[in-house]
Amino acid sequence: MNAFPQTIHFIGTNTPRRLELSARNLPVEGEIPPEIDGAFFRAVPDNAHAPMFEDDIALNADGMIARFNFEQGAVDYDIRYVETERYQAEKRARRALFGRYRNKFTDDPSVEGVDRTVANTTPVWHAGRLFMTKEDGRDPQTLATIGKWDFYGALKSETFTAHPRVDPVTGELFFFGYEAGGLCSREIAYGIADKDGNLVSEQWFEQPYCATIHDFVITEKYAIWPIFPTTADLERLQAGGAHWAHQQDLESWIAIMPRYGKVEEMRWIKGPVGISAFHEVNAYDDGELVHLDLCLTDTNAFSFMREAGGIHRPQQEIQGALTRWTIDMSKAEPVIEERPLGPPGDLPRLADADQGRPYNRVWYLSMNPEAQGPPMLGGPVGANFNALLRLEPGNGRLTAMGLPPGAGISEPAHVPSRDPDHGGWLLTVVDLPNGPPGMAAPHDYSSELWVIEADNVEKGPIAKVKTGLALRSQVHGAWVARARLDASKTT
Ligand code: V55
Ligand code: FE
Repeated sequence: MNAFPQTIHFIGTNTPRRLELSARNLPVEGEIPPEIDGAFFRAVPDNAHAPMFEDDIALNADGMIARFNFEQGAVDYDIRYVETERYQAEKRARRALFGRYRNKFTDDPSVEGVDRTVANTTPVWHAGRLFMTKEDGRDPQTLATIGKWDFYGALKSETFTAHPRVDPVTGELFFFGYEAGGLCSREIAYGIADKDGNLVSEQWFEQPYCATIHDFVITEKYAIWPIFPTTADLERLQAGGAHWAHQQDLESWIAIMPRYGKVEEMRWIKGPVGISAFHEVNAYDDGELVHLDLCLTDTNAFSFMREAGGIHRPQQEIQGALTRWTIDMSKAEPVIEERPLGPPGDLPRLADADQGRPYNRVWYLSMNPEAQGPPMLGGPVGANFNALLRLEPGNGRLTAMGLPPGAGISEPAHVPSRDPDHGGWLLTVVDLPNGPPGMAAPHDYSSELWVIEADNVEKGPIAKVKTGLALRSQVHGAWVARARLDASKTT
């Protein structure tokens, strides 16, 4: 195949753009506070080649790393491919050689044994290095690919999560890898790296079934893995099928252990059947209680994972809520107490300093029920979010920033302020149709970077950076302040 399929995975903000470029001093409407000094990194999947299969999905695209550099009220933009082994092999061949999403049995035989990661999910900053998960290190100044990172050869796990957690006080990196012992293995590796980037522990344990575990959480006392029944099957993969299939009748689990403890101390708590979450917001200890906040849905939010499990439910009928699970760890048999915190949505962000601690601010994306006209097409589910919410979990106070008709919004990053009385800012890319609602072609839009006061989202942006481009959908992003960029390592 040398043309892109015309499916939800390749239209709207999923239209392949494939441009590596640099632009200085983008036009700015409004004023950017000079205190915003550093880089907003974005992970952008964008196919370098047309896919091998017509039913390919947006999450299978090559990773690009984008950077909005903020300095003295000015903004520069750069974007480059992550030069994975997979990207390099396809670049040489001038065509796709890797087949379906996380199924090596569908690859061209010429690339057997070549690392097939696309490093397209989250930019992670730790101990002076920028990582594009899964495993590739980046030079933050040039965006050049340095190579794979395995903690100086110490890491045994074959995989590494897209969602490690950094403790804001200790600077430690807490992470895990599922399928740690190979494709469809039930083994999970749990690792901790110290503030300098040295691996200080790696322990393995087994989950009840081979589930995709996209995210986990830490508190000051615990490490916690919510496990949802979207499972892998080797025979299905060997037959060329999907890696993940949701199982609506299977129970979910919480695995919880002291974060500096031994995996033998793991406790297992059974949860509701059939539910799913990709992202946890945060968790914290409240005496013996543990509060865990997550973006919960009543089935898997990705149609390709539902359909592989024989679940045929339209996207807009999926129910969910930002949900709090509370667990009393003093009990011999702890259970999950559940209550809704806020409207459904995903891509939650909090201030870095609140990670694993009591907190009262979360920002996340949602679908505005009052929005006029169709949403901006794109993203992994085919429609982009069109509202930014700010929620105070403690008291339920909810504020929102709506968007112009037909516009879409991507995951924000939070920039803290030095002023303790200022809540900082959010940076987020907004895609606006080039024309009246419903009139512009799905690929015809303009991407702007909006600067928003984090505690006044209802006011709308205080500045808009005009890229003059239509950017492809982002997955996750990260803010890295100037002082940390200046202390970066490239080895
Ligand atoms: C997600 C994203 C992925 C993926 C699996 O947000 C899950 C969820 C961008 O890639 O491979
Ligand atoms: Fe994610």
